[in-house]
Order: sequence, then structure tokens, then C-alpha cells
Amino acid sequence: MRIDVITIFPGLFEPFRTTSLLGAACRDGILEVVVHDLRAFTKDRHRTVDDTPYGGGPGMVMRPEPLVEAIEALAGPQGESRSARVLLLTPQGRRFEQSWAGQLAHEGHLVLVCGRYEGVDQRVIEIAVDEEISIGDYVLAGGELPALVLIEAVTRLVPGVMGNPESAESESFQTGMLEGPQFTRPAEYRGIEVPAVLKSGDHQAIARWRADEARATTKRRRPDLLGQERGEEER
Ligand code: JD8
Repeated sequence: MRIDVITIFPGLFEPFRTTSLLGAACRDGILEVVVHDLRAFTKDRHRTVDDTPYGGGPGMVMRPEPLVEAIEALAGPQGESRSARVLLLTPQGRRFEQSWAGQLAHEGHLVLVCGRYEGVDQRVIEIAVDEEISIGDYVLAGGELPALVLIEAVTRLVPGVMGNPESAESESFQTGMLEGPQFTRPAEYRGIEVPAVLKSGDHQAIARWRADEARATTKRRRPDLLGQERGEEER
């Protein structure tokens, strides 16, 4: 999978691109994350990416020309022949969720557009964007952190990106449930014992205990997730 990112803060992506999971997948050639400085697509002497809003009001709006030219340079013009999906991170977007991450993991090429300031000129969306995505209902200052969230959620589902391809499957949300508590050594810490069943060696009893704990945790913390557990064939 190839992911192009368009941003005025390319430096924000470096540590993620080069560290751990993502970095290893990039080195292995399974994944290619390329970050582009929007200012490279400007033509004026001052490399201007923003301008004042029509109609007045606070802040600045991202100019359409550099954004559309960057998107078209990386994804081609919108239409039949475009094979990349162009995604804009924006509070106005559809809420990002696990099932969407799973669908995007099957794409060969994503172009992520990160806005700043008050957002992008509406004509960018009309001319060049395929889908608008929001990562949740809280206010951020730009699309860069949302893009990183999307990259991590999507790429860990790409076969070969996780060290262990099975573990991505059985985790929270993939099954529609939260997980119960986890323990590692020591067996007793500050007077608190690891539950005996986990030390019993009885794998069936352990699996049953974990399923019960998962159900209890989900019912207590996220009752909204219960009753929408997905079976094998839907995952
Ligand atoms: C892109 C500019 C900030 C947005 C005024 C200052 C996503 N879940 C999310 N929360 N926030 C964003 C997000 C915020 C952004 C931009 C994404 C570009 N801003 C603006 C409008 C109101 N602030 C996001 N995905």
C-alpha cells in the first residue's frame, strides 16, 4: 500500500514514519508513506498556502490552487481513471471507525489531505476530494494528527504490517467488544495477586474467564457495543 500525505507540517510525520510498526513495514517494502510539503506546490515568491475568508470572519482559509495541484499530481484528476482514494481529514467528515479502517486497508493507494487554519476552500472538496473523514467529536487544530490516527488504524490491518497477522483480528472492536484485564509477572505485586485461573494452565478455563471478563467490561463501560458483536463471517 502507498500513502501520500499533503501537509504544511511534514516534520510531524517523521517520527511515526520511521519508528516501530510503520518504520519496519516501510523498510520491508510492504508500505510506502510519502509526505509532501504543500508549499512545494505554490508558485508565488512567498509560497502562500492561505488567504482571508470571503464574507469576512476570523482566521484564514487554505487556498485552492496548491491543494488541487498537489492532489492531482499525486492521484490524477478525479474520475474513472483515478486509482487512488483522496481523503480529506475534517471535522465535517463522516466519523472514522474500525470497519472503515478495514475497508481502506484493501486500497492500493491513499492520498491524505491535511488542512490547517479554518479549513480548506470548498472547491478543493468539490474538484479533487473523494471522501471527508473525521476521527471524532473534539476540536483539533489541523488534519495532521487525524491523518496519523488513520494511517496507524489502517496500516496495522494490511497483511504483513503487523508482526503477527493473527493478533490484529481478535482484538477489541474487530470483535465488537472490549477486552478484559491483562497481567504479566510478578504473580503478586503490592499485595495484588494475578487471578488464579490465568496461572492454572487450563486453556479452556482461561478462554472462558477471558470471554466472561470481556463481556463484563463491555457491559459496564461500553453497553452501546453489546448486541452489535460481529460473527466470524462479518469480520
Ligand atoms: C482538519 C483545520 C481546525 C477546524 C476551526 C480551528 C479531523 N476530529 C477532528 N477534529 N478536528 C479536526 C480537524 C480540524 C481542523 C482541520 C481536521 C483543519 N482545523 C479548524 C474548523 C473550526 N478550527 C478533525 N479529522
